[in-house]
Amino acid sequence: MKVKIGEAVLELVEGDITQQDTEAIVNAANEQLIPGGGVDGAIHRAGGPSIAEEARKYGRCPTGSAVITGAGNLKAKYVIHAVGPRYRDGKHGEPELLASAYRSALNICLEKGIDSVAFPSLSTGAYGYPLPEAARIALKTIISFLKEHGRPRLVRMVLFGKEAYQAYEEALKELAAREGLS
Ligand code: AR6
Repeated sequence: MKVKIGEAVLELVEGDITQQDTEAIVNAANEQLIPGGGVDGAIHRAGGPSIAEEARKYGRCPTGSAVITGAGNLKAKYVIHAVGPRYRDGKHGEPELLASAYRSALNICLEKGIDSVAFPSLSTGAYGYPLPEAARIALKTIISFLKEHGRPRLVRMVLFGKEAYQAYEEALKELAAREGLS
């Protein structure tokens, strides 16, 4: 599924983030920027050790923010490491922190002139964020960023498996109807 927001496109695909040919891919990182499991593990395995070496120079990356490195052997040129929140009960600032992680990664794209980026579904694996809620927050944040800035021209959400894809599709249909997007 795809929607246009001005000149920009927001696209949902089911797939693997490591295989994307966008200029940048986003990693679901932790504050220590130490390679873990899930998307993070897959990106470091596929991209090679230079990504972790470069990330180490930043030290720590607080929840809700993001940093950028090269992408080693991946097709993308850059990896943007964004740290989403661990989900507790939704009353500990999780929605704001999750939105902030997406916005931080998108702001890095603007600063660097990166015009296509692929995101995984931040926080919905090891960090336990319920998918339907996380999908709404992710998509709302991306849509409002694209409305304001018109860039990056392509934002692709890469969903791992049918369940994740369907949760995002449902959320995007609702938001697109409400905001008159097609
Ligand atoms: N491509 C796209 N999505 C994927 C892939 C992939 N190759 N593999 C998993 N997913 P997670 P988090 C989906 O756990 O919840 C790490 O240990 C997965 O199905 O990767 O933000 C880090 O080091 C899920 O929907 O990230 C952190 O410590 C989504 O990606 C912590 O996990 C996110 O799952 C971050 O946890």
